[in-house]
Amino acid sequence: MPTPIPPQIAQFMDLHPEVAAALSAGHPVVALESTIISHGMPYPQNVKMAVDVEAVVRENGATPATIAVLGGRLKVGLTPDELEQLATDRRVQKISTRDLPFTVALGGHGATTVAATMRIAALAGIRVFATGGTGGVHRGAPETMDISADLAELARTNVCVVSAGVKSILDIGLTLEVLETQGVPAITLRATEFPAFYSRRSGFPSPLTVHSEAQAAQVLHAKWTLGLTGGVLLANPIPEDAEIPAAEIGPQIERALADMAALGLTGKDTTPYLLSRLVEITGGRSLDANIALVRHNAAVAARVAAEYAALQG
Ligand code: PSU
Ligand code: MN
Repeated sequence: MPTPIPPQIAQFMDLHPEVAAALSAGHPVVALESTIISHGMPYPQNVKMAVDVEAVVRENGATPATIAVLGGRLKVGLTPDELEQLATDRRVQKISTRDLPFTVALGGHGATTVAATMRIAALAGIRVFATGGTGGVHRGAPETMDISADLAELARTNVCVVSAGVKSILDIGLTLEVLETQGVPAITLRATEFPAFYSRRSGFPSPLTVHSEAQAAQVLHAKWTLGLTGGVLLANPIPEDAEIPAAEIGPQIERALADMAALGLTGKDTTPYLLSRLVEITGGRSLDANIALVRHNAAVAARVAAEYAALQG
């Protein structure tokens, strides 16, 4: 049976009643992040995506739990008004793990990155999480040391993150190296090449491959039953009909990176800038691809969560 949330954690958390009911019954739940809403896509496509993705999770047999911090409360499962607030309220900050205690203590509003969402999901007892793309090692990281906290969180928190791989705004090879060092299984679903977010192919072989959601769930079950703590990155290539081939998006990414360098942006502002600049450069095509891959990841995550729940008996 699932363990109840300890009172010292619960005092900071608002668990949506539907999510609470699913968790206590051992039914599958899928966590969803909120930085993708506030800092990943323009309005109004962002709120439409957030609502649609929750529906996709339900259609595939799980309960969605979109996660954020509002008024200092850890929110696990949001109302439609709260989704709208995340999509529109300029006071909402992009927050990662390091920011969580500050935002909670000062009563702020935070849209959670993959890292912060993983941590809150784990505190609530949710094991499977769907997003678009995860953070990784940024290009130029050997000088800047800009490595997403998503990787540190994957190293320590027991949550499976379903993503479309790693965007080639990042250094995919170095990202896979860090995941290996940290003991994080990077597994691609039904493909032998690690995907590059907008493109199905990255040129990097996937360290591991599974052929079904059931197999992915078996890996989670084995890992955590053995006490091998930490996350799993389950990479799910973008559907073929939505992909932007690497030959096309590659030069556009180079252009966005050059524009960013000219502006001198660093740190947490880089990923949001690159995503929005790419929407401009591609005339909206990168946004369509992004929405398609998030929906696909949500469906896969729901099926993995259902298979995993069945294994827990
Ligand atoms: N990749 C996307 N869309 C996003 C992000 C990544 O395609 O919105 C967000 C996620 O919330 C991820 C964060 O956790 O960017 C990583 O930011 P940083 O590189 O600053 O760690
Ligand atoms: Mn960073």
